[in-house]
Amino acid sequence: MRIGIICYPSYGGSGVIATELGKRLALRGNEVHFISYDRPFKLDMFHQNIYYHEVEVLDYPLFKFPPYMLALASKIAEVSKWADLDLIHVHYAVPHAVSAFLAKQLVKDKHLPIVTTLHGTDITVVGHEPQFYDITRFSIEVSDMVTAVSQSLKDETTRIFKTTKEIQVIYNFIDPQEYHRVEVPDLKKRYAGTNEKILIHISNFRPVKRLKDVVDVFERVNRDIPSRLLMVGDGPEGPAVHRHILSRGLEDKVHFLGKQERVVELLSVSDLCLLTSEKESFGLVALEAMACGVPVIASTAGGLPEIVKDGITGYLLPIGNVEAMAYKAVKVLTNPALWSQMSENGVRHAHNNFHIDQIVQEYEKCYQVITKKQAY
Ligand code: GMT
Repeated sequence: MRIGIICYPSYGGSGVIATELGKRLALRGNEVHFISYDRPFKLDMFHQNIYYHEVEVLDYPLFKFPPYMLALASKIAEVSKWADLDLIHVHYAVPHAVSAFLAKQLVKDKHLPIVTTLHGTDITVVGHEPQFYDITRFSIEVSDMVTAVSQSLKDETTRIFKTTKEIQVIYNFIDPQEYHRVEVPDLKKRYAGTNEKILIHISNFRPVKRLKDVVDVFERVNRDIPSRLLMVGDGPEGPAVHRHILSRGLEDKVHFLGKQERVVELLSVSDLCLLTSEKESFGLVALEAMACGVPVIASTAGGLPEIVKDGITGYLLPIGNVEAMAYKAVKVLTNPALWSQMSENGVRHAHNNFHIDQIVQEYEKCYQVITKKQAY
C-alpha cells in the first residue's frame, strides 16, 4: 500500500509512534510518505520505500500567524496525487485531521480515506478547549476510521465529544530489538555513586506531568535510600521544577539532562521510573521503562492502568498521593528479589503484549478495511 503519515516531528510519543510505525510498514513492503514541517527526529534510516515531504509555510507580511493547516492540506493533496496514495494516517487530531479532510476535498476524483489516531492531549487538553471543541469533534466524525491508543482514551473521547463514532483501540508499542536493557558500564558512575539508586523521569515537562510530585516522591525516597534523580526532557514546567528542587535543597541530587534521544541507555542504568501524571492516555515512557527492565511507580491516570500492572511490573497509586508513591518506591528499591521479579515481569509484559510487529499488523488490518470500503 501507499500510505501518507502525518505527525509532529518533534520529541513526544505521538511522533515517535507515527515514525516507528511508518518505518516498520516500509520494511513490510508498503510505500510510506511522511508529511510534516520537519523531518521526524526518529526518521533515522534510508529505505527505498520511505519518503519525507516537508511542509513549507509561506512567509507573507500580511500573515500574523503562518497558515500551517492550509499548507499541510495542500501538501497532503499534492503528495496524494503525485504518489497515488491509498490512504492518509494522521497522528494527533489537531490540526492534522482537519488538514487531511481538506486535502480529501481537494482531490475529489480520488479515493483518499483518512485514519485518525488519537494520542491523548489532542482530546483531553486541546480538543477539550471550547475554542477547538467543535472542530475536533468534526475531525473525528469525518475520519474514515478513528483509533485511540488506550481504552481509557476511547472512553474519554466518546464522553467528551458525545460521539457515537466507532473508535478502535490500538495500543502503542515498542520494538524489543531497541528497547531492552543494555550494558553501559561507565554511564551510572557519571550520575551516581555505586551505592546509590537511580530514579528517572522522562517527559515533555508539561503541567499534566505533575513534576513537583516527581520531586516530592524523590525527596521522600532519598531520606531512606541514597539516590539520585535523572530528569530527562524539557518544557514549560522546567523553571518551576528547578525552583522547587532548590527550595528542597535537592540540587546536588537531581540531574537535568534536557531532551535526549538515547533513552535506552539512561533507562538501563535506572532502578525506578516515576510517572506521576494527572492525565496520561497511554504513557509510552512507562512502556519503554518496563521493556528495559525498570519497575514503574505511576499514577492511576488515564490509560496507565492498562499499561503498568499494579504489583507486578510496578505500582499504581492515586494521582497526587506522593506519600504512597514514595512508600512503594522504597519497598521495591530495598527488596532486591522483588525488584528483580518486577524487572523481569516488566520486560516480559512489554515484549509480549506491546510488540511492534503485533501492533503494526493491527494497523494494516485497519488500512485494508478502509481501502476496501472506498471501492464501493
Ligand atoms: O503529552 C503530550 O501532549 C504529548 C503527546 C505526544 O504527542 O506524545 O502525548 C500523548 O501521546 C503519547 C503517545 O500516544 C502517549 O504515550 C501520552 O500518554 C499522551 N500524553 C497524554 O495523554 C498526556
